[in-house]
Order: sequence, then structure tokens, then C-alpha cells
Amino acid sequence: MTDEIVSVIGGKQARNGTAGDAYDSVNPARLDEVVARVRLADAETFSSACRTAAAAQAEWARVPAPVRGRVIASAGRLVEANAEPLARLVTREIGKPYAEALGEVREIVDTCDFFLGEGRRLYGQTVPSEMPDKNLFTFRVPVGVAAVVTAGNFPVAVPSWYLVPALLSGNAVVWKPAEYAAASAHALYRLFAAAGLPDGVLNLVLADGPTAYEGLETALGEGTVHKVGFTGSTEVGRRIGELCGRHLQSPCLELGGKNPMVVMPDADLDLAVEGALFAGFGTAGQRCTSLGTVIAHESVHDEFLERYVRAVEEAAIGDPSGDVLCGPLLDRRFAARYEEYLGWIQPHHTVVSGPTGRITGENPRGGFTGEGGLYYHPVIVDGVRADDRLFLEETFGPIVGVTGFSTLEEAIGLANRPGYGLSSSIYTTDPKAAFRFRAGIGAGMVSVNNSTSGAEAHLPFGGNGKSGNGSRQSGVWVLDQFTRWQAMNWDYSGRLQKAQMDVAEI
Ligand code: UN1
Repeated sequence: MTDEIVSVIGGKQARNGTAGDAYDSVNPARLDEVVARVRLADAETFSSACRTAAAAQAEWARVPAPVRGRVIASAGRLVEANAEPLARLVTREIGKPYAEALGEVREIVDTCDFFLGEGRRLYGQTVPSEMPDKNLFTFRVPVGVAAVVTAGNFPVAVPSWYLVPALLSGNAVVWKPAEYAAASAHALYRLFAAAGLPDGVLNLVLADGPTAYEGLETALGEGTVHKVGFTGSTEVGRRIGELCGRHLQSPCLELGGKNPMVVMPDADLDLAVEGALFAGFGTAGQRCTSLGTVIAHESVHDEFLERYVRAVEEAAIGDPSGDVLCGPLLDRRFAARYEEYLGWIQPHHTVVSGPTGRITGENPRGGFTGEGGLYYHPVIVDGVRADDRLFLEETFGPIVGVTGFSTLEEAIGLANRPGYGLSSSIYTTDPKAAFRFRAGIGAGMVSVNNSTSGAEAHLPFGGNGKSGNGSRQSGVWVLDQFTRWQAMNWDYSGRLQKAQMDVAEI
């Protein structure tokens, strides 16, 4: 008997949805196993959750920020105490290898650790006035209600990047996770709710994307949502950006990536191969920070490729609860899209890593029978050209392209060409090359001698171009998403001093 999970609004289970709308979240490693039956909400349920959040927000904002920080601290402790079962659930629901899933849960704890302290800072400023006997101040004020829509590849850590700073800074939240990761989301919601958040301050709405969009449109019209946070595809991000723009709002968008790794002639090739292995095929290539293309200097290209192919051939693919590099794809719809890509690359490209496609039957690399799971061979394609679809588009699956270059300027041009700008990496022992790369790359994040994926929880995370609208998550920088600056001036001169007109003489 599989449990049914439902939305939680104002602290109460909200069963209303369109009759019969249930969604089965299945284990991608064995598609016959239903992890949870999800009762999907309708659009009205989404917009009513936003009204509930709006009603609860003012009181939450009156709770002193250090006290809100204590609630965040409790949430962090609860997540830490439940890290293993939560990570196991993530592995079971989306097929993320267990070590990575545990790392993901750790990232929530790190985020809570950081923001519990921010509750005691949340600084404003005192600013000098151009007039005597006058004080100027700035205050951070919460935006109001944040609607947060998240993807399922990071079903708990990435949502925490929104939830934690939004709640800490005095906002209420309506969170809509991906349906195929609903059980993990529900488990995280329960831990946060148990940390002492008043009813209505955090609401979970389980709905499909188009329904949530419709509910969001209504809520924006009703004025009950003041910030939208979205992690997902560039295509949907564009639609959300347009919708927010019509309501004069600027969302926080964390979208796709086609993340490059440049391998310079002086690179430590073993290190570069290790980085390319994890970035390309960890989480089965389904991170927004996953490696898209290796751009290897012509003098090391062949050697790099040979070692990379060998490393991929030796890597374990299989049951994600074991010690593997690559588990199954997240969900049927991602598998279908990935297969389309594979169908397209076959006639156009030279695959250098052996077989492609779904692994069925015996899999000697992972000691399991591939039958029944969404397992795919990792793919390396050599000789991608700058105008190839494979070079330009995010594939969101275990496929990495490789190309060559002769000068650093050429490599930077190639790295920027797809027009995304999330993560990037360079392997070199030359600091000049590393800093020139940093200055020339359009990405929001640059790694030197490290993989494109695996960001730390207190550095600004986010992208430019097709990867987002320049908003940043994590660390203090995300506070600019969930607070607005309020300016105050206080004149104690006892007369009307006019700015620009009554400037003090020396
Ligand atoms: C994502 O895939 O949406 O940098 C975020 C990383 C992770 C976050 C990825 N910590 O790989």
C-alpha cells in the first residue's frame, strides 16, 4: 500500500484537486516501484495557498529576525538528525547516487547554519547626510510572499536555497516542487514545519507545472505574490520571466547551463579527467552545473580523450543506493528527451565511449540487471563543432562533447558561444591563464582546477544569459532577492532642510 501525499496549506492537508488527479512518483531505478501517490492540486488551490501565505506573513515579519534565525537553526538540526533517511528517500525517488544525495542533504544543513547567523545580522546601514542634524538609514524589509517553483534534480537542497533566506528575512512561502520529486519535498516540508514555523508561513502545493503557472498568474493579479523563485529549464524560465514582467516583478531565475571545461596544455590531466568524470556523469549529467563540453588544447586533446574514455569505461553505473558514479535518469520524461538527443547525435557524430542508449539486461559495470530502470550509457562525443546542436544546447543527461582549440582567446570564445552563463572551469597551472579566463568568461561561476558542479552553500550561485536573469542565490547575496531596501531620513534640525538646495557650506 503506497502512501498518498497531499498539499499542505495553512498547516492543514489540502486534498482539493481535480477529481482523479493523482500522480505516481516512481523509483527510476525500478519503474514498477511507486514511491508515493501524489494528489495534485488545481490552480485555485495554488492561488488560495498564496492568499493564506499573505495573511500569515505580516505576523511572521514582526517576529524578531534573531528569533526567526532560531527557527532556521531548528530546521537545520532536524534535517541533520534525519539526514540518512532523507538522503535514502532522495535516492529512491530520483535515482541520485546515495553519496551525492547525502551531500545534498548536507547542503541544506550548511544553508541553515549560514542563515541562522544572518538572523542576528540582517544589517541595514547608517549613511551620512549632506545636511547637518539629519540622519539617514537603510533597512532590509521582507518582500511579502515568495512563490517558489523547483526542479527535481536537487529536490531538497536547491529548494532550501530559497526557503531558508526567504523565511529568515520575514517572508511567507508557497513552494511548488516537481511532481516526480514530491515525496522528498514533502519530507523536507515536514522537517521545516516541525521546526516551529507558524501555520501558513510555509505552504506546500503539489501540482503540475501548467497548473501552478495558472495559479501563479491569478495570485500575481491578486497581489498575493511578491517574488517568484524558479529553478528549471530556460524555456519555462522565460515564460515565468514574462509573466512576472507584466506584474512589474523581477523573479529569481536559476535556469539551464551548457557548462564548459577548458583544459590547457599545462593541465594536470588526471585531475582534469577526474573533474570531467564527476561533472559530466555525476547525477547522470542532470545538474544545471553539469559539464557540457570539454575544450581541450590541441596538444593534449588526444591524451585527455584517451584517459577520459578509459575512466568512463571503468566507472560504475548502476543501483544508486550503492557506490556508483552514475545512476538512472530522473524520470521518464527526461529519459524520453534524452533519447531524442541520442537519436539525433547518432548520424551526426563520432561517439568515442562505446555503446549509447538505454542499458537493458545484464550490466557488468554495476552488477545489476538494467531491465526496469532508466539507466543509460554515458556518452562522450569527439569533434563537436561550434555550430553543432550538441555544442549549443543543454542536453540534461549523461553526454559530454569534446573539442579542440589552439589559443586561450579561442577557448574563451568557444566557452561563451552557447550563450548560457552558469558555471565554467579551467584546468591549468598558470595563474595568468586562470585569471584571463575568469575575466573573459560570461559565466556566473568559475572553477580553477575543479569541476563545474559542486557549488558551496555560501558563495553566490547563479548565471547570466540563458542561465538566468543575473539573480544570485546563496550567501548574503540572496538577501537582495527576498528583501527590499527601505530608506529613511530623520531630520532633527528643527527646520525644513531641502536636499540639493540646502547644502552645508564649508
Ligand atoms: C542545480 O542543478 O540546479 O553546484 C544546482 C552544484 C549543486 C547545485 C546544482 N550544489 O552542483
